[in-house]
Amino acid sequence: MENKSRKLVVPVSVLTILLISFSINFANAEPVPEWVKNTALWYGEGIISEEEFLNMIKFLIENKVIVLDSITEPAPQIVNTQVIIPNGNFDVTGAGFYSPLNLEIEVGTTVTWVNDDSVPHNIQSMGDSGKVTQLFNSPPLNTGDRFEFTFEKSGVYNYFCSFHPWRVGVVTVS
Ligand SMILES: [Cu+2]
Repeated sequence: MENKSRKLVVPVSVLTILLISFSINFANAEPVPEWVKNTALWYGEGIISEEEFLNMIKFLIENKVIVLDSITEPAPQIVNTQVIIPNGNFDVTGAGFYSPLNLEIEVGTTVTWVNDDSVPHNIQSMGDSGKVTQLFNSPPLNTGDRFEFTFEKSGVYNYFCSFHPWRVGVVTVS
């Protein structure tokens, strides 16, 4: 009894895998021939070889009973992005954090910092010791000025403004 139920389970699970992996062309589907059902059953029972079973699937594809969706990998979308230095950013008591404060991007993204504040700022990459590192370093940015840097390696990058060193921001590159 146990043996018999096991024999039935295998072809059912094989067909389940097919249903998940492919889109079946129901709209203008060719009917599944009876011999195909038998082949699935016999394969499950070990009566026919794997090659015969795969040939049956090939037949279903060639005769458009199974229609494969064309699988196109979307090209990685590098969306270049901005960090706003908001109005009031200079004010140590204010909430004028870089926006976003922690920018998450993918490798290859160019980040543009835009000074929307009323006073000059700069952007200085910051090492673990909290000091300036020579990775990305802007000149003083007046109101409306921009500074760009392209992140070519993954990592967590801190930066700050040397005029207002309490303003620390993060770019996380993955
Ligand atoms: Cu500043």
